[in-house]
Amino acid sequence: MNLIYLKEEHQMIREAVREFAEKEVEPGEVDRDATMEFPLDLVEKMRELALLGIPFPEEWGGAGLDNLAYTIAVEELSRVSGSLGLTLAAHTSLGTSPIYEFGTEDQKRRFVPKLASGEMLGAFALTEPNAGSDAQGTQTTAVRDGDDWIINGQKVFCTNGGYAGTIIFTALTSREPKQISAFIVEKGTPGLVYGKKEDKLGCRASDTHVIHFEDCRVPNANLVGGESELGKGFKFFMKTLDGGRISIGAMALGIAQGALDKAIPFVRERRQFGKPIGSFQGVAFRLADMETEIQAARHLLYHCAWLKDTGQPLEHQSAMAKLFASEVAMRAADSAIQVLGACGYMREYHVERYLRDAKLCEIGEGTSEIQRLVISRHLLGRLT
Ligand code: COS
Repeated sequence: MNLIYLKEEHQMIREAVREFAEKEVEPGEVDRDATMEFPLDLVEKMRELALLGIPFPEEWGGAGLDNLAYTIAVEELSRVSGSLGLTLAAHTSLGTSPIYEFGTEDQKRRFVPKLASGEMLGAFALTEPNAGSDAQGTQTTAVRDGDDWIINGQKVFCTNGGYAGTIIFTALTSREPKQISAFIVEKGTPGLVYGKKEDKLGCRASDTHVIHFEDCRVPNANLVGGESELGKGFKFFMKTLDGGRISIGAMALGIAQGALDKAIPFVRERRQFGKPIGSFQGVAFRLADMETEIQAARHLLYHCAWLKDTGQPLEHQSAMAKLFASEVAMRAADSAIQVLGACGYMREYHVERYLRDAKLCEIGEGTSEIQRLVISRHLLGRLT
């Protein structure tokens, strides 16, 4: 597709990631989906391809490209593997971006080059057993003790949590008045305890962990933004999610495109009633609808990436893009299964996995209901 804002570098990254995804990721994906093996070897190859820090400047260890290039990379990876797309999205938008955007110079210097170069993975921990959609319901506490903070609590559904070198997380630094701050905890810190690795419906080759803080001592130097930003953690996390939602939308877009790309050759080749099934309008029109919706989702998402690259507000725009793309992915994966018939129901044809992977996009980084809440509040304000 030739869009006016796509430059040569965007085309190059699409081609490079597509080649990597098709040659190196796809062959093992059905097995990894079954075994839930986290592909450290593929993460290492992504590091070699400079995919783990696409939108960060080269002086900070990144590839020095823009958010549009990063969106395209997540899209292309997810076209083959929702799991790897999610791993990249969580590492980049959630694990690295908030340190780059809100960290002190010292925090940026200590962590961003290692994250953006892929020397280590990053993770982001907001959700707790009682703080999901109501993200301000955080119960994890941080109590000051000299030069440290003592952290107690639990975070759940933490993507990359078991492998990350750093986890940025929120904690209450005051109950009354309520004050939520953000901290960075490093792997190996005493009191950072890994709970169970989750067994999931989809994105099964991505890592999702429960994280416990048991009198975990985090230095004051890891209070995100420094003392002046105490209590800003919720806003940092909300702003981070505004950007992160573009990458979950990109993941959905890639899954939808992957579903269509599996359906096209199948309906050309599969013959019933003496003809390719693609000659029947009941089948062909499904593909027409998929293509139309995919293009619409792509425009919304690339527009959001451009908004981010140009420093414009994107809260309700990224909510719309994520909402729309994730619902498109569900419909596209469902349609791909339907046109493949019984084959579509079989693991080896991939599309049943696309449906399971797509479902994550309607939930992760804010459910579709939360996206509708953000969009409707933008339209109406808060009606009382
Ligand atoms: N950017 C900057 N600031 C934001 C913001 C954003 N996107 N969203 C909210 N804020 C600010 C508000 O402006 C408000 O600031 P003031 O206190 O100065 O007025 C403050 O944060 C609280 O906002 P609000 O009252 O809207 O918070 P709510 O508790 O109503 O929650 C929702 C808002 C529901 C949108 C938020 O909790 C949310 O996004 N929930 C889903 C969380 C999620 O996506 N979880 C998945 C995690 S993926 S690992």
